[in-house]
Amino acid sequence: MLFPEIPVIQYKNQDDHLAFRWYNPDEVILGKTMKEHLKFALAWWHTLCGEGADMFGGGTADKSFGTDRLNPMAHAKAKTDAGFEIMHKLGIEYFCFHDHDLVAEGETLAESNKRLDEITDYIKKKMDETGVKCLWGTCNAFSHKRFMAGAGTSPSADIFAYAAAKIKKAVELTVKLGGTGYVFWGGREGYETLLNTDMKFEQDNLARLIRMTIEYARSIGFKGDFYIEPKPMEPSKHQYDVDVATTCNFLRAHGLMGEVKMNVEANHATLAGHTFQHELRAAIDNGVFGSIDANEGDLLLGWDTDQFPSDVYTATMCMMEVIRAGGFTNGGLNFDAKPRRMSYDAEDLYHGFITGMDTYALGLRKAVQIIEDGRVGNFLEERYVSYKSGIGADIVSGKAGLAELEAYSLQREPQLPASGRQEMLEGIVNCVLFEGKPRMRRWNDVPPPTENTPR
Ligand code: XLS
Ligand code: CA
Ligand code: CA
Repeated sequence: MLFPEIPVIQYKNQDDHLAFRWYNPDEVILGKTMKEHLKFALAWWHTLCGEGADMFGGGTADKSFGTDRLNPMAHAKAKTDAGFEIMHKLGIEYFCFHDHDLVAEGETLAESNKRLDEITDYIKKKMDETGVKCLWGTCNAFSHKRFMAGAGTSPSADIFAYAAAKIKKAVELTVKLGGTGYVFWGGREGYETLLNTDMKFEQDNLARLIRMTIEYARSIGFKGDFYIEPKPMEPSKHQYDVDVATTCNFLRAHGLMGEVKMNVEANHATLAGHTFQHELRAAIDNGVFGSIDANEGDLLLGWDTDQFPSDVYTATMCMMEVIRAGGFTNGGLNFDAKPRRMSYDAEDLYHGFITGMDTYALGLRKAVQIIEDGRVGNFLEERYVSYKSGIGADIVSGKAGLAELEAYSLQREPQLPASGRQEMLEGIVNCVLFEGKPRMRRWNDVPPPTENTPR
């Protein structure tokens, strides 16, 4: 046991730093247990590899797990043992990985692949023993210097080929471990200057690589979902997958819509200048909602800090969207998150997960309360009521065109639209969040917005 001082974390609903206060895995909410709603996953890279290095200094956390890094297989196995112990103690049933999170790369592709085969045999055995599952796999095609100018968008065909070979292996490992998703995060799929970049050619090539991956994965029996994970910047200045809407445009332009969904990350939404809820809604509305990287950024920092989530408001809005989407199918909530550099010991790692899991558990509870309270949902429904009958229904059905709408408008001057009541709605959300019960009148008592509602 690597963390003898850490107990199995349990739901106690009382003050205890090493216990859950809101995450009660087997409690049934809206017909499903909390763990089925939330499908938490551990990210191999941050949890088992990341040591807290930043641009100004090396790591502060020790992830050697008592082994000598010069022996990559021993280190990889120790990381695996640590990962399974952490998942067991937290009751986390899924993990996500990049190929070389699992074991360090070798000198050649053949040696790297051999190491990957060996470590995934070891991981698979542990999965069979514990029931732990793989949420998704991916390929690191951004860290090594060979990928400095991209992988699928590299100007070098040899690098494209190497990336394809590496992705082929990552897909095989994902299938071997029973992963229900495969993620493309285009770390260096973007550019710095158009003086040296053929943007259209690069994007066409990226689509070629994604198409090849889908064809190969399906040919070896992969039945899960493919996800692109949008991110607007960092490391590239212009990433080709800026946000969900841009990525949908890329998929449509290349005939990939319907084959690829989105892995939406909270911190990436912030960097794109969107709310997390906006990105989730954009994915749902385009039919590409797939999975979530649950973390948060710092609004005062312009980079991808991948913090454990603690913002209940954002988690609540997120879970409202997940419920709107009908819940997860192949996706889940992956903690693409790490403790701060000053939080460097094992206990900090557990605090990160406990706070993150409780934040989303609370988010789920509060989202359900907001939905059941009904006032926000009813208001939204009511706001568009003018399209349900009369001229509005004619617009929606296509019966009315510009000529009919002109004739209609020549007969009457329109009233201003009814008040949006944003502040009232925000107050209702606060009531549910902090009082757990309605403070104001029930929705039925609130006058419905009409053309005559005072402004
Ligand atoms: C980096 C990304 C990355 C993906 C997987 O910003 O979040 O970790 O989730 O490649
Ligand atoms: Ca991520
Ligand atoms: Ca990130």
